[in-house]
Amino acid sequence: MPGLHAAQWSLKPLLRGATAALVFAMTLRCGSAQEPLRTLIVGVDHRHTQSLNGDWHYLVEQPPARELYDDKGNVRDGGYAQNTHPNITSGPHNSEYDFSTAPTLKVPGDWNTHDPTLFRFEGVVWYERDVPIEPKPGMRTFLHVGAANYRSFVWVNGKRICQHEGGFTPFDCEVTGAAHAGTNAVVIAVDSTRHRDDIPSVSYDWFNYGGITRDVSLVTVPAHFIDDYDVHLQHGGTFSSKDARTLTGYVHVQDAPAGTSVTLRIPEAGVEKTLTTNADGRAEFTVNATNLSLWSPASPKLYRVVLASGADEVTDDIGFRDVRVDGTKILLNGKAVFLQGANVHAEAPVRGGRVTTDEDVKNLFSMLQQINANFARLCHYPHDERMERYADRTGIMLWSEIPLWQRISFDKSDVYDKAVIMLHEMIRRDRNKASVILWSVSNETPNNPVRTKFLTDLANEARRTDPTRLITSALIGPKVSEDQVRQDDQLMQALDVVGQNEYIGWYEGQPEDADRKSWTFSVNKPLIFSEFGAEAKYGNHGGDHDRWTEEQEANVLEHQFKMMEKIPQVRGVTPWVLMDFRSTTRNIPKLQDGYNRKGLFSERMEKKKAAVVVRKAYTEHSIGKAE
Ligand code: GCB
Repeated sequence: MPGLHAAQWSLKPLLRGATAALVFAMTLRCGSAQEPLRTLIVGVDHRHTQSLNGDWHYLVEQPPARELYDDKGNVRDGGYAQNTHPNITSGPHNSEYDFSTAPTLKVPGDWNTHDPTLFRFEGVVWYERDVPIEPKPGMRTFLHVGAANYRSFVWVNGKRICQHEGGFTPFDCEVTGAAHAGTNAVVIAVDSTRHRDDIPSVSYDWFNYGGITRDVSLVTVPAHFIDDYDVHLQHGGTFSSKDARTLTGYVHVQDAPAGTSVTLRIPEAGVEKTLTTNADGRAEFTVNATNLSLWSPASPKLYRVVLASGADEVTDDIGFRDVRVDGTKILLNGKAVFLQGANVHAEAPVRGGRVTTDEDVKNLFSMLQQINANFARLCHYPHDERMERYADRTGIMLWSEIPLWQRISFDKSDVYDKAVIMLHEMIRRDRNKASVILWSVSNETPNNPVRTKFLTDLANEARRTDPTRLITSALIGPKVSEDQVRQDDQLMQALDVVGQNEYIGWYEGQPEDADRKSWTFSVNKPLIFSEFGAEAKYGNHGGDHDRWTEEQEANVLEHQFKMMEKIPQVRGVTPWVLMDFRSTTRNIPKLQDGYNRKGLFSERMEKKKAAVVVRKAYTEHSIGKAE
C-alpha cells in the first residue's frame, strides 16, 4: 500500500480482533470512512505549499444523500463526484447539478455560520474547486486537509483518492496519479451526520460544525520525503542536567530505501548530524546540544530545526523540555508546577463558528492571559494546530484530548481501532509541540469493566506511542451527595495524572456544599480538577444563590477553590469553561439561547465576575500547591 511503511505506522500491532483488510472493507461503508494505512505529513504548516484556502463551490445534499451513498450505504463514485459540468440547456437531463454556477463557501470554515439556512444542517455538503496543478517529473503531490467534520471523501478528476473519518485531525491524500497538467477538479464530500459508533457518538455538549474547518493545501514533495519526525529532550529515568543537553528522536523518510541519508541541523544549539535510514525509512538519533535553554512558561524558547533528505527540506520551531510526575507532583524541567488554567472549546470569539484564523486564536489566548493562566485544557478534541503553535510561542502548557466523550460504543472492537487511529493522528501532529504536556484519552465515561479495559488499553497505547508525555483522562463520579467522596475508578491505574470533573453547586447541591466535602483517591497521583462551574448570563445580576447570575457563578467558583485547596494532591485546576459556547442541547430561551453559559467570558469576550474570581485566585496563589 503506498504511503506507509509497516514499521512506521502500521496498525497491525494495534488492531484488536480486526485485520487491516477488514478495516479497509469497512471504509467503503458510510459507517466508517477511515483509511487505516495512509500518509500523514507532519509540519505541513511550516512547509512551502500551494494554499487551497478560499472559495469553493458547494452543493447541499439533504439526507439520505443518495449522491454520496447507495441503498446499502456504500460510497458512490458517480454523480456529483464526477463533476461532469452537464449541459443544462440542451444535454440529456440525467445529472442535474452544476458546480461551476453553484454558490461558494469559505475554506477553512463551517457551513453552519456561513449560511443561516444551514445553521442546523447535519448531512452532506459537496465542495468543488478547479485547481491548477503542474506535475513535475519525479515529484509527488498530496492534498492536505487540516480537518473536515466528520467523514470526508475526496475525488480528483472523478477518481476517488481517499476518505477519512474524524472531525478534528488532519489527513493527506496523494493526488499524483489522478492529476494532470492544467486545471483539475477537486471534489470533497463532507458528511457531518452523527452515528452511534462514531467518536464522538451521537450526543455531545457542543455544536456539530460541519465542513472543511481547517486549512487545505497541496504539498509537493520528491519521491522520498520526510513525512514524520520527533525531536525531543532525552527522557531518562530521572531528570538531570545531563538529560538537558541530549536530544533524541527520529526522522522518517517515506518510501526511502535503507541507507538514505538525512541531515539534522539545529544551528543555535550547535547540532549538525548526518543520519541514515533503516529498512523502514526511519533514522533514529541521539545528539548533544550546547547551551540548550529549556522551554518553560517563563521562557518559551523555540529552536529552528532543519531536516533534509535529498531534495526535501523541512524546518520547524521546536521547544525542548521535560515533563514527568514524581509522586503527586508534576515536574517541568525538574521543578514542581501548578497548572492553573481553563477549559477551551475551539469556537471563535465574537463572530462565532469554528476557530479558523490567527485572530481567533489570539482572542482565545487573550482571555487566558486575563485570568493569569499558565495552562489550558483544549477540550474535547484536537484543536486547530494554530492553537498549539501559539501556546508554544507564548508559554502556555496544554492538555490535548481525543473526542471520546461520555457514551461511546466501548464494546466494539472497530470503535477501539478508530480511537487508536485518532490518538495516533493527534500525537503524530503535535508530538513536536513543547506546549502539549498531557494526552487525554477520554472525558466523563461510564465506569464499567468494558470501558475500563478499552481506555486502559488506549492509555497504554498513548504511552507506548509517546513515552515523553503524561497520560490523563477526565473522570466523572462518584456521587458527591455524601460529604466523604471516594474516587476509586480503576481507570486511574492506567493514568499518570487523574482528571476529575464535578459540578457541586450547579448540577448537584449548593455552592457551599463544597466546603464540607472531603475527597480521597485510591491512587497517589497528581490530580487536576478538570471541570467545575456554573452557568451565568453575562450582565445578569442577583444574589449569590440566584441561578444564571454572574454572582452565583462566581460564588460557586470561590467555594470550589476553597475545597480544592484542602486536597493535598491537587496540581491543577481548569474551570468549565473559558468562554460561553454554542451547544445544540442548551435551549432555555433568554438565558441560554443555544449557548452553554458556564463561560468566564461571554461569547463576545465580555468578562463575567467569575473571571475576576479566577484571576484573583491564580494571581494570589490562593489555590495552587506545586509541591
Ligand atoms: C461536562 C462535560 C462538558 C459539558 C459540561 C456542562 O461534564 O464534560 O462537555 O459541556 O459538563 O456544561 O454540562
